Amino acid sequence: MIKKRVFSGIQPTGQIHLGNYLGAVKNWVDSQDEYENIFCVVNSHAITTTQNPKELRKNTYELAAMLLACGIDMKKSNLFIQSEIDEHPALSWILDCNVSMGEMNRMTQFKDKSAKNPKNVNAGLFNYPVLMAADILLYQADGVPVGEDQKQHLELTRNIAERFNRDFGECFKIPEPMIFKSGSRVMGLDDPTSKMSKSAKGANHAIFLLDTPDVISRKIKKATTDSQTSIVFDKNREGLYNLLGIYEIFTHKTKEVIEQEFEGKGYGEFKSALAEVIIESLKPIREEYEKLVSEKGYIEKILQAGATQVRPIAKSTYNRAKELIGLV
Ligand code: ATP
Ligand code: LTN
Repeated sequence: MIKKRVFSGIQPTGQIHLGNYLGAVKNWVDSQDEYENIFCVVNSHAITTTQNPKELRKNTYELAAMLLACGIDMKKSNLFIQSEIDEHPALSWILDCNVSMGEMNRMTQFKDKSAKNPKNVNAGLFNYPVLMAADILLYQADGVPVGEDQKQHLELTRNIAERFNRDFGECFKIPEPMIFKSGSRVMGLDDPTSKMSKSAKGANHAIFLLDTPDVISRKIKKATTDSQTSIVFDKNREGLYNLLGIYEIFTHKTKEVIEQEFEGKGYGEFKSALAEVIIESLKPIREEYEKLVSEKGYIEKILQAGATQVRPIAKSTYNRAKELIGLV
């Protein structure tokens, strides 16, 4: 039986946090057997916000090590660096010329990111979703596992692909978004009304996968909740709801079982149990990361092999797009 192909990407914009892990990376790892997998460190996307070149190089490499530590298995998946394959920006240009300003103006992530960083609103940030569409369409992906914040970008990708196929001839597979129910929107610990994000500033905003047990306990203790006492899944109590959601994923317990477990208990007990389960779940990842990160040669080899393997797919799609549009 032919497996469906999934493609997904993650930006090397800093350390990865629980939102990236639960919304994306953990799902990539857990479904590796089911699909043909292509995963990409999207460093060209990262330069849409200000980056220090040395840091960017380091973050790119360290993120690759982290993905392997999380369980991306090279026997089952492919991992490569976006900038290694020239067809990404090349296809992106063709797609740029086939998307309207009206469609692009509707992208909410651009609005959010430009409002957060008004000093560097560059054309790349505006075109970011088109480069993302090129990433996905180059590989003829059937599915794209991402967090909920990427839903709008995937709709745009589908629209671009459908229109191109209709106007110029069959070229791209139409990808399905794969947004998992749990973990698809982990909120900031300091502000449960905004999504946990690598680039947010607050010291207690996110739990990073490399945080030490002490730091994790401290951040959970300080997490914003409310003045009520019962530990129940109530969407209106955003802070608690977010923490319970994290507990639910890591423990694999049902909501009912969790509510029973904490009946008559308060925030103190719940937060200790939550910190404990996060610490235990992240421990093997941290240990594996420490081993891998010093093996630079090994990781570089994996990434190079990854790019070599997927390059022919990208070239084939790009050449077809180029021909259909009249550039050859
Ligand atoms: P940045 O803050 O630099 O924009 P980010 O934290 O939003 O970064 P990305 O690298 O853009 O992370 O995203 C990688 C993956 O993680 C994507 O699939 C995205 O949907 C997912 N993701 C990011 N934040 C969250 C979150 N808070 N909850 C669930 N999934 C998330
Ligand atoms: N835009 C995504 C990262 C990303 C991506 C992709 C995800 C770039 N290219 C292709 C899936 C498929 C983000 O900001 N999280």
